[in-house]
Amino acid sequence: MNKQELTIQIEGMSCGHCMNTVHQKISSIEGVTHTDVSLSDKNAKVEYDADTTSREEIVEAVTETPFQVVGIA
Ligand SMILES: [Cu+2]
Repeated sequence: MNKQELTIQIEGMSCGHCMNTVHQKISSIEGVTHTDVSLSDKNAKVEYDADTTSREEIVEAVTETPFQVVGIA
């Protein structure tokens, strides 16, 4: 287990349904242990096991939603 954190800035989410779409997409990735999506902060905070998944895989999953990744921290 190599626990890492990632914050992804996301543009375009406007309601709870949008948040759920992003949350479910990220949560479905094997190795993601916690996902917190905020509409007001326009971001997703993700905890993951870097032995199982990667920043790149998580960010790519978000780009497959209808929303735009505008920053990664
Ligand atoms: Cu929405």
